[in-house]
Amino acid sequence: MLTHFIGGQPVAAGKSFPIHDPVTGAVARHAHEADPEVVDRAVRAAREAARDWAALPVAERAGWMRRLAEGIEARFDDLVAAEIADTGKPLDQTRTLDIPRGIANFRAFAEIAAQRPDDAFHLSGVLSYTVRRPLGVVAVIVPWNLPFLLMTWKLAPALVAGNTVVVKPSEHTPGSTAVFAEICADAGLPPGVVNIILGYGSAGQLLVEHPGVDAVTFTGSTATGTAIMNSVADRVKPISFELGGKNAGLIFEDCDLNRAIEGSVKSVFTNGGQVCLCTERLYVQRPIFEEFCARLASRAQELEPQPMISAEHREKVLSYYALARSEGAKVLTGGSVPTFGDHRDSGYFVEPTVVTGLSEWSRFNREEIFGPVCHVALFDSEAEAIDLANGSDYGLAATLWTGNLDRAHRVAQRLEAGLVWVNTWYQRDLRTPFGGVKLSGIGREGGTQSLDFYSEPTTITIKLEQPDA
Ligand code: 6OD
Repeated sequence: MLTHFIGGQPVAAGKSFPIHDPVTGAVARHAHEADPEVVDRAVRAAREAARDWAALPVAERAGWMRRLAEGIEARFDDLVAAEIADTGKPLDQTRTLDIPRGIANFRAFAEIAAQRPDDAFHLSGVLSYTVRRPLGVVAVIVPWNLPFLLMTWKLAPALVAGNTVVVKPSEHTPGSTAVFAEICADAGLPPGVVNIILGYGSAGQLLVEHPGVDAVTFTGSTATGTAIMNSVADRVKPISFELGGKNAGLIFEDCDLNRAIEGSVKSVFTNGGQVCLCTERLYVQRPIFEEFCARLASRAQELEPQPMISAEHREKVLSYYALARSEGAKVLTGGSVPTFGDHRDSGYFVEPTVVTGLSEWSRFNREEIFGPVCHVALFDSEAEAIDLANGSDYGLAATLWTGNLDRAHRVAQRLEAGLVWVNTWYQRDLRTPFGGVKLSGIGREGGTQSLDFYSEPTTITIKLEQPDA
């Protein structure tokens, strides 16, 4: 049974809840669910550790981050197994993306923090400089789609900036977080610097509302983001939110079509479409529209279906497949549940799906689905393509495929999105700002932007003595 991790110790408290294997639907194991007492204990442990951790020189905290990276390397196979058990992800993706990014996150933020200069300004006989202080105890609320990658993406900068943390992984995916608790303990990380509580959204709610929590970082749905925002409003806690998306992909007729198709297959179907950066709206220029649709649908048919995270999420995705039909879509491929004739038939699979023919105002084209599915529409002019891409309540990521460099810059700069990829998708430089506009989030993480969120500046202004005349 999976336990919480508080003050450097495993804590078996609270009733148990089941964790299902998405591949078979069977209960795979159980975990303890944090109740108010467990949440309080975790926050207290984090507070007790906060002062000493914040007092360490940044170079020492950066050293801890490197040791945690080494710990992850040493437990690589265990982390891969835990992540696959909880999510049903493909082995190759887990080995090349999810777990390596955990290592990269710790190493990158160690470097960025250790090398960051402070600001200093000199004006008319006064010197002003800033020192940055950690926020204190940060609640880290992690989603189920990229559990290890996203936990470490938040944890590494929060810790290196001098905060202590209480992490709440999704109820579906606590496995890799539990292995990480062992890594922290084995590395000898001071007790209370990292605490982990398990449970449902209700445990996350108790955590963010706890008066001992100073800030909240969250990746997940816009609905949960707004609920957290309301919960912490009266204490004016800093929040950093990366929320939903309804990301557009623009395919111009001057693109390398083979690359655009393969890139779109990745951007639509990676992780079963369960990545906030995945493309759900594709717009293709008229001369290549028919060929693009036919080839994308044919590639989608070749893909190995990947399970959705839960029975409930599968129902949600399938409800959008039904909605597409009821709104009048033409289904080019998929739209249903695959049959395998083996144990996977009781799992949470859906078919990779491509549809066309819906209006921009259809619910299908406006709401985030978070599954292996996209709608393809056509456009004629560059201006029209930009308007279509921007005609969404969301603005996390956009992708464009073109062979014209001027167009690439021109269009990219007009897209209302926090991230624009040109002729590629989901290639990440961890030093760059990451986050969304509109309903897709508040704030940016990544590079020094993460360090800015996880700390607050104090400006010190000192009058300089005038030399004697
Ligand atoms: O790669 C990352 O750093 C990142 N924050 C990915 C977020 C994916 C959301 O589903």
